[in-house]
Amino acid sequence: MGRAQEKNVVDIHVHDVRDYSDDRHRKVDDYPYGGGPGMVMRPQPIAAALAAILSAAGPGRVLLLSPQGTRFTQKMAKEWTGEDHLIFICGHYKGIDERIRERYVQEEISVGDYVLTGGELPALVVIDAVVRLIPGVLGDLESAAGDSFHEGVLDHPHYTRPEEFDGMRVPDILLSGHHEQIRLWRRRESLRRTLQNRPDLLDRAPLSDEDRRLLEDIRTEEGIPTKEE
Ligand code: 4FV
Repeated sequence: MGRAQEKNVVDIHVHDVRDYSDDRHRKVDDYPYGGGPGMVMRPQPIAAALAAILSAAGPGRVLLLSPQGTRFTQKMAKEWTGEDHLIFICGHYKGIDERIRERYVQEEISVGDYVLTGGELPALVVIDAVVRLIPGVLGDLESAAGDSFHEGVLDHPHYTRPEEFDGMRVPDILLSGHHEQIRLWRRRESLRRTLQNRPDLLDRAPLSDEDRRLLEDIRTEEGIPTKEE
């Protein structure tokens, strides 16, 4: 992310909502109407910050990070590499006043089914996932190709030197130099891991006939029944 900014591939600006509060104590939160525990972020400071950003940097896609949002995916990350201007609203406390969501938010995104103290870390997660896919950000040694979810399945196991570590050897196939057999081994291990950890992905992954044959073998090996069975 540092290199991407140095190379002006991306500019990242942080805005403190307190700087836009019209309250003499720079308050950004207040008690919830209807009572109950916790505080809510006031609409005024967020609206003022958005207005300042939009007038300074022009229009952009306004995203709200919250557990109520649509789950963020690699597909979204890829799509947003084409965006010129992303604006992330990072909530705190119980959340932000609903009228900000209604008036300004184009997309509400969740990074996972758990509750954090603020939307900042989720915003950083999304920024990292998007920026690393911008051409030129990852060096050629690090490629996004082959990423998990790149083709809708999980990534295969990776090994590097030494050949033997703590009594554990690198699979011989990877030392064979036989590229076709290595490709096949990696595809099988991707499918095996996906079947074990994320079978839901297989329902929507673009699987080839070869993939289906591999999955049959794996199910037999692992004793994992097919849906039909
Ligand atoms: C969150 C998530 C998240 C909820 C209360 C901030 C916190 C606090 N954001 N994915 N999971 N946000 O937990 O995006 O306002």
